[in-house]
Amino acid sequence: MADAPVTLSAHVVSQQALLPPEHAPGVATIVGRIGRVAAVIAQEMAHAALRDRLGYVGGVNASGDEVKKLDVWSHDTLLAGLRATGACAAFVSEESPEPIEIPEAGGRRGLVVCCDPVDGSSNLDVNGAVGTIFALRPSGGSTPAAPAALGPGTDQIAAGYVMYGPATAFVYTVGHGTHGFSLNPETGEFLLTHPDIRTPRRGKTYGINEGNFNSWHPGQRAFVEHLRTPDKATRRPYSLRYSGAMVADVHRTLLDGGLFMYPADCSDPARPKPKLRLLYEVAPMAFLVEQAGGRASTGTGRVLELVAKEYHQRAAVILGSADDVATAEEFYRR
Ligand code: FBP
Repeated sequence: MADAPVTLSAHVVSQQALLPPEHAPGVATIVGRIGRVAAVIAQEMAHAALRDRLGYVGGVNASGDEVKKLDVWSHDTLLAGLRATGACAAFVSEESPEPIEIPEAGGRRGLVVCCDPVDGSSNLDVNGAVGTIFALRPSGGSTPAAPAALGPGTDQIAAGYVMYGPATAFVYTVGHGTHGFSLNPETGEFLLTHPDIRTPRRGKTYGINEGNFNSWHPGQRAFVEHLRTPDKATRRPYSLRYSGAMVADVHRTLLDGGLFMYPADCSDPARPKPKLRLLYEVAPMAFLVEQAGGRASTGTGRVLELVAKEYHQRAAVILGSADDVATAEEFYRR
């Protein structure tokens, strides 16, 4: 670790000079606040079974998923933290069918925060790794502010995730590299442990729910067959690594290389059905991966050029090592 450990709040302040002046203070305040709330969520996750916080609250969210107690608790805790920043003009959350406007933080400096409060919820009750994913987009002073988030992924000015695993990790970008921090549970501070992450051009693992194999695009099926086929020269077969939580699979992929993929269900080729949500899962992760030298594709195009038209819109994703993703795209073109 660096001599004087660099805290997350100090690091994000140091990045302000790299940002548009009207947004720099807001980005620093919001990213710093999400870091502090994440430390509280990590605590709550660690005590969940002891505090009756596991299990369902009953009912489904905007995406039709059954809602866990920690989904709602984390959503409420993040929203309260973001309200207190005075910089968040609207909150687009997986746990809220409609965006939550925060008019007191409106105006040109206002930022829209898109968020998946608990990613990988199916892992919660089995003590598997889960995460929080977020992205910041300028509101442009529009009222209401949330519609300003409906645009291409290139509009994101910051993105990040928290991974609640053996250690709690915080990874973020403001468009100048991707940087990783580890939580010091004693102090509740995130300290810089992975500055300027660079994803290897090729990896040796892939993450995908193979149970969906028969519903994939033929190019996707052929690509996974290719990864499974032994070939010393190209270090195949790749090993399958799939945690059930996008944050955990992307974290491994960012650091070690390889691939994370969630392709669309193409049972009806005319109506491909993706699963993961564009604004608060796929686009933020694409920004982070590209800033680490990786690549993020839909199979046929760059994820960051996808234009969001709905708040809970879904998108297919193949991300990770640049050369591995390029190979996947070749299989889609065949
Ligand atoms: P949520 O838990 O936030 O709904 O996230 C979706 C997710 O759990 C991802 O984290 C993960 O990659 C994927 O869905 C797992 O889906 P499946 O169970 O179909 O493999």
